[in-house]
This record gives sequence, C-alpha cells and structure tokens, in this order.
Amino acid sequence: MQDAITSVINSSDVQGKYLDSSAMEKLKGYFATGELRVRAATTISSNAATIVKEAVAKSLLYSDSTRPGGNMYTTRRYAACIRDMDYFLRYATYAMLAGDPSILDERVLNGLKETYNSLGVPIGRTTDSIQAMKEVTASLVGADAGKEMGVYFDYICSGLS
Ligand SMILES: CCC1=C(C)/C(=C/C2=NC(=C\c3[nH]c(/C=C4\NC(=O)[C@H](C)[C@H]4CC)c(C)c3CCC(=O)O)/C(CCC(=O)O)=C2C)NC1=O
Repeated sequence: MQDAITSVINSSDVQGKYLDSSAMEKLKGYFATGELRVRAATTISSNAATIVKEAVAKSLLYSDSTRPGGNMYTTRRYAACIRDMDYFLRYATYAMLAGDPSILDERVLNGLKETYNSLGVPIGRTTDSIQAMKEVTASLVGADAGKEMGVYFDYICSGLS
C-alpha cells in the first residue's frame, strides 16, 4: 500500500532527484487537506451503518435484486451484499486518508470482478449502489470531503467495470 507521501517520494527516488516543484505542490495539497480527511474519516466511521443502510434503501431495496431470483434474495445473500457495501465504504475511507488508491487495488479489487461474475453478482447494480453511497456520504461529510471520497468510490466502480 502507498500513500500520497510515499508515492511522491518513490517517484522522485526512481529518478535520483529531490522533490521537484510539482511533487512539492502535491504534498502541499495533501498536507493542507489533512484535517479535512481526518474529520471526514471520523464522521464516516461513526455513521457507517447508517450510510450503508441509506445507500441500500436508495439503490437496492424493493428492486428485483431483493425479490426471489434476485442476487440478494435470501438473508444470507442480502447480508453478503451489505457486508460488501461496508467493505467498500471502509476501504474507500482508508484510501481517502492515505490520499492514494493503491490499497483498493490490493485489498478490494484484486480478483473481485471474477468472483462477482462467477457468483452472478450483478456488477451494474453494485456500481449503482456504490454511487448511491457516494451521494449519501457527501451529504454527511460536506462537499469538499465528499468530493475526495468520491474519487475512491469512483475508483472502485471503474475497477469493477
Ligand atoms: C475486503 C475485500 C472483500 C470483498 C470486496 C469481498 C467481496 C465478496 N462478495 C462475495 C459475495 C457476495 N456479494 C454479494 C453482493 C451483492 N449482490 C447484489 O445483488 C448486490 C448488487 C450486491 C451488494 C451491493 C452477494 C449477494 C454475495 C453472495 C453471492 C452468493 O454466494 O451467491 C464474495 C464471495 C464469498 C462470500 O460470499 O463471502 C466475496 C469474496 N470479500 C472480501 O474479502
């Protein structure tokens, strides 16, 4: 896993150079938003269950996914879906804190599309529910932090598509 700092330092190190001005700008932007990130992560962690519940209500509840024949039908599968939503939220929050998406590649997206395809988990529905979670999260943490979280929710969606 990388973060905004290691990723900038690593790319300077490969070239055997000190950080140039664009690398410094990246770090400055990251440090300037540090408090915003920590505050958003605190809000998200204390409201995680509500965020997931509202996102599911917005996107999946009463859809054909929860009816007989749907991929969320039966409590076991419903629970697996809720659990997956909670994984997406938690890992997007880690990535937002780190300012880098690599943790998503390593711990969430690696093999996920193949797993979903083999189990018949509908990917379009999943990305719709992640988009709903993006909106719910933004309404809770505010526009700036919401935009930052949006980067990582979108990253998960494009990794699944
Ligand atoms: C931390 C990283 C991590 C992720 C991301 C993860 C995902 C993950 N979701 C799974 C299943 C599942 N995922 C879903 C999800 C859904 N079905 C829908 O219709 C909805 C659209 C959607 C919820 C948004 C369902 C229903 C299953 C169970 C499918 C089945 O067993 O038939 C499985 C198969 C094994 C299992 O059932 O636990 C994995 C590995 N596991 C991990 O360790």
